[in-house]
Amino acid sequence: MTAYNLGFPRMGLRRELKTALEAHWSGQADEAALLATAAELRARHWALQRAVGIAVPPSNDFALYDHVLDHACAFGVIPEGYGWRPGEPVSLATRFALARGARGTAGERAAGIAPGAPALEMTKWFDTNYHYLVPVFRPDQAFIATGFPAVDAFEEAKALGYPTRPVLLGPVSFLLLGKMAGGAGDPLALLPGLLPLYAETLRRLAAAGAREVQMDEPCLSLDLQPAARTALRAAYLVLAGAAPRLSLMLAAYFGDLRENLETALGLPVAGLHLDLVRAPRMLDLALRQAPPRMMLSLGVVDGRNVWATDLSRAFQQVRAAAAARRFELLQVAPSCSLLHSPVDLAGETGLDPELRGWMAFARQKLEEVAILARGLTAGRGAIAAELAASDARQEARRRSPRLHDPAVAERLAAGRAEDAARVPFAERRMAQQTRLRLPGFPTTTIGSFPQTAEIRAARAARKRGEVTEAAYHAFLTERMAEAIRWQEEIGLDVLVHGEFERNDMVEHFADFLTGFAVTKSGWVQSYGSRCVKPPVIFGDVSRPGPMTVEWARRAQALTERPMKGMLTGPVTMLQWSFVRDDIPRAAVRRQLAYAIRDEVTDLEAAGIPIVQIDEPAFREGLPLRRDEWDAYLTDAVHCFRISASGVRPETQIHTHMCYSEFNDIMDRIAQMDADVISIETARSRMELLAAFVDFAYPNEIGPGVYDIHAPRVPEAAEMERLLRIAAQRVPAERIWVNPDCGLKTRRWEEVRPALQRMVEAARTLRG
Ligand code: THG
Ligand code: ZN
Repeated sequence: MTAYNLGFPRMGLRRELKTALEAHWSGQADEAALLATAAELRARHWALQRAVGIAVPPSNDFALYDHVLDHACAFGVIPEGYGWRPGEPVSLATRFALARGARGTAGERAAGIAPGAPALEMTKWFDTNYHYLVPVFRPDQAFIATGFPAVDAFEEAKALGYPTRPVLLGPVSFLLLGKMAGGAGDPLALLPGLLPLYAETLRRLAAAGAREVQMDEPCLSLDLQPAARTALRAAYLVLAGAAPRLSLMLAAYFGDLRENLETALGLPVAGLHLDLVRAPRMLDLALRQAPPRMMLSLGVVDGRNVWATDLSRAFQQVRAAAAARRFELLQVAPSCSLLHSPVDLAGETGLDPELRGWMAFARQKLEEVAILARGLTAGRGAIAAELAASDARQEARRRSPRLHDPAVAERLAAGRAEDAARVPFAERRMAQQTRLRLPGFPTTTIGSFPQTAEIRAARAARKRGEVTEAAYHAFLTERMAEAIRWQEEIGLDVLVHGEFERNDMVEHFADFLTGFAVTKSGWVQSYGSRCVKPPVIFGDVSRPGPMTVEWARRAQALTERPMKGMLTGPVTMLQWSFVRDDIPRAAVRRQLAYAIRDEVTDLEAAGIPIVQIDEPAFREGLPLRRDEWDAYLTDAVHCFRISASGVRPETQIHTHMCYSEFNDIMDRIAQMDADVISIETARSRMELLAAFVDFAYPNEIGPGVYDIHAPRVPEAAEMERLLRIAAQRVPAERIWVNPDCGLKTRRWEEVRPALQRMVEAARTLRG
């Protein structure tokens, strides 16, 4: 038993969980139906993992919405107003109200959920595109067991005949991922109150027959205060004593543990999992420094990317470990949970076979883990055929002419500092004012309009070949024309075409760029039922021809008002794709920057006066360790500027960022030097704007005045108030009026009145 897994994707091969969740939320399926689908998926995934050679697969890695939320619910970390009373189990209605906010349904009223109860804050899980719900602790937080989901999951698997290794998010990471209500206080101070619940969970798991438990402490990959290391020592001293016969496997992933490695190796746990994909150098250190009887789990198969493992190289790592340690003290595993991988490559019949041969999804990754584990126990000879096949694939990939495009290499080599420079903002501003003649407090939107059921159905029908390209095109053109007429009618100043022809904002561009492949069902959970299908960057990236110009040109032809072209920036394109691992990420980002630059200049040439280059993932791309921030930010800013600087001064460049804290990177946002930036501020009542004020942000800024994430339509007076707050902080002549984010997830019934009122608010301020 040396092949392990840290977690399996939850959604299912055909996103069955998504379908079941959304059917339940819309009232079409009851709780029993949802829970039955969830149980079916768990059973299927355990069976799959066992079949490929994972003898003891993980349990409790499943979650209906989010595993951090489930831990908060299990410990009674539930604010008032969500219908939960201490001593009671947590209903599904409560759980979903915490996740999505109250919807005002009869079911919620019956469950005692306050009609306006907001969703918990959502934030990125480390440097992934997965979002977790942030637990909120009160200073006097009492932790109360509302149940023992880890025990339930273990029992469920056991009843099916599967021994499993339950997964818990460790107590220190759980606390560090949460925040104190009101912001004051230190979550770690709550540790003593929390530990008894973890201890009780472990005792119950041991009693149920569990041998090992996986304790995830991903915080070990972060810069930790000394107090956090102290907390880890205190926590695991208690937990190791709670169920002495239970082996605790501490799992750290996503980075180098650095100074935390010594802490981890010093904890009284049975084993430690290391991410040797992100930080291979940890292996030597761990082999030398780990206590003699500590189990080491070698995360040598990349859980965050789609490339087939170079099995020979991985086997070398594994063998180096075996030379230093009996194989009974070694496990082989993916680098992290496979939550971040698509399920099964077998469905990718649309990918060309060569490319598919280079790739591995969750199922294939576990097969790789099993092969390496077999080699570890039975010797190299036992896996010789697999190693040879892997060598051949790796060699073919290395030699493939599809990876390298000499023209791209030349373009990058010829890159000069001027590529990232425009004339000073003051000069650009004059030129743009002369050209655009916009009123004060100009109004615009972030780009997308509602992706209605009608539009999604048309796209699906086109995909199935039931509608001709011409008919589909005509349909989209009509939607666009309608949207433009309506924007003129309500008096928006800078118009957008609505993006009706687009799916995801990275996938759409991936379709046009060379070096990219898109998958058919490579879905990865983003949050709750929402998934993304990250495109795969396998080779040098270039733009063979215009991507958005035709739609933009036709949109501009329909109106006298300025039309804004809409693009996704290089930093975000990289962050939301699966990226080739044979050249540095920064090199790929640079290629993307030039590809997008070409599109920006073509839009300009087509008469589009304003181009927005979105960078919502700019902050999320930050390395987990502070001392790596500078290099990332310098390069990310430079790439954005390359993409934006090919145009004349009178062409206005916008950018947009959502859900970002800007305080600690404000200087870099200013260095991006977009003429206009729109940011999310409505929910925090303009608090986010403070960073821009403190920094004296020099360019124009559109603080969102309408929170598009809630299905609520604000009053004009409310938006006017927000604008007045903004105008006290930023010179009025530099303020734009726009919603927080794109409107594609909203309905027209909400968007119409909201934008009308937004224009009204802007007019009041002009007066
Ligand atoms: N695209 C990508 N990543 C993202 C976002 C994005 N990460 C951050 C943020 N936006 C996450 N938000 C969402 C919001 C909606 C959806 C996914 C992520 C969504 N997905 C569709 C679904 O699950 O039904 C499928 C997407 C599609 O139709 O193409 O709605 O915008 N890459
Ligand atoms: Zn946004």
